[in-house]
Amino acid sequence: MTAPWDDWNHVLKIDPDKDLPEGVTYGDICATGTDAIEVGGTMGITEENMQAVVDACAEHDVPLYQEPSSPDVVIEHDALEGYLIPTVFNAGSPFWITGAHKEWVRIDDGLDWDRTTLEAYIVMNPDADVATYTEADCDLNADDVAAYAEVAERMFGQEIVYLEYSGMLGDEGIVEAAAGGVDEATLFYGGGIHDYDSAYAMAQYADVIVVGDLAHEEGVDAVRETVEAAADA
Ligand code: 1GP
Repeated sequence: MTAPWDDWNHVLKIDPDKDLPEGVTYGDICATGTDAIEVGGTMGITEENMQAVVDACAEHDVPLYQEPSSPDVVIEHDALEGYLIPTVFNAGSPFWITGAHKEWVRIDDGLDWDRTTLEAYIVMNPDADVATYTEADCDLNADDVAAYAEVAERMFGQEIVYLEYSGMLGDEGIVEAAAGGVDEATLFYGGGIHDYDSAYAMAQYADVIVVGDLAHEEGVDAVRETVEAAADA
């Protein structure tokens, strides 16, 4: 069975708690050539700000996914292709492995299983909010990361393994090791991508690169360069 992300190279992650640069609209963001938009963030996420971003992107022709950071911000919206739910394999707190999920399955109206996929996160930047929040053990070498990727796919049947360096560019050797740890699963890489070269470096190994802050800080031309690099790699 094929999944939409089998064909993706590039994802834009829009944080509903962050503004877009002056003069940039969600329409501009959707027209960058990215394969999909994930709406999500770690801090300051509410149902209201999630809804506002999904509403703003809904009329544009790009697949939209919600990446809820907690069970209370899941929104129902016809424009959403699906829900990508994080589980953090190297979390120190079990809440981010299965604890939040125990609440997730009990949200009002239940999870829409046909549109829900898990993302197996490996969090690597100890200074990122997501690392602090999940108490992640980021002291991992390439072998550890490859092993986590393999555990995620082979033992836990994860379709998406997400190497998360949020806020900093990752180590190419570690991204390569993560790629070596997966077979069929799709490897997402996110963190610190800021231009063509950094995008190309990560996209050599990752199946899909995820670009976040650049869209909020630099705008659409910079994002387009990363889309191009993802396609070239
Ligand atoms: C964050 O992986 C994404 O969840 C992207 O990271 O904001 O550093 O691009 P950046």
